[in-house]
Amino acid sequence: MPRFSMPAAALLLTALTTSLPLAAQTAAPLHIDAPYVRLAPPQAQATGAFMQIRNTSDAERKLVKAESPVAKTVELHNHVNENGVMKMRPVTHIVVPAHGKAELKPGSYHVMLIDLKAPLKEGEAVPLTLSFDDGSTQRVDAPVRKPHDGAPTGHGHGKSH
Ligand SMILES: [Cu+2]
Repeated sequence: MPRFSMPAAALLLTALTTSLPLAAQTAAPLHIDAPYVRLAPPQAQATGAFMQIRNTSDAERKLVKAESPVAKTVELHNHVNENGVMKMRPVTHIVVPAHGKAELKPGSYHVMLIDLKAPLKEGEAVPLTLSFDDGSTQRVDAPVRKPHDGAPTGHGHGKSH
C-alpha cells in the first residue's frame, strides 16, 4: 500500500512551515519583559514604569499609548540632554525595531504615571495597557520596586558616597 516514507513526510512538513507567513504563526509578535514601576516617595505624584519590549516580527512597531487605572494621566516620555541638564519630554511614540527591542529604563524612554490616585506600595502590581500602531494592545502587570541606588534622577547633584 502506498504511503509517505518518513523522509518525504518530514520534507513536506518543512515545506509547509517555512512557507507560512510569519503573521499566521504568531498573532502577538511583541513581548513585554521585566516590567516594573519605580517606587516613588510617599508625597510624589508621579513615577515611571520601565520594561523591555521585544519585537519578533519583520515590521517595525511603535508604542503609541499607555494606560493605567492607578494614574489620572499616563504619558510616554524620554529623557533628553539640554545643555547638560537631563529633562523629561513627552514623546508621541516609542519605536520597537523589527527583530529588535525597545528598552524603557531610567534616564531614557519610560511610561510616566502622573497624578497617582493613591500612593503605590512596594510589591503592588500596577496594570498597564500598551497600545501599538497596528491597533494591537498588550496588558501587563508591573510590580512596584524600589529604585536602584545611583539611578539617574534628572538632577545635577553629586553622589554623597
Ligand atoms: Cu517622565
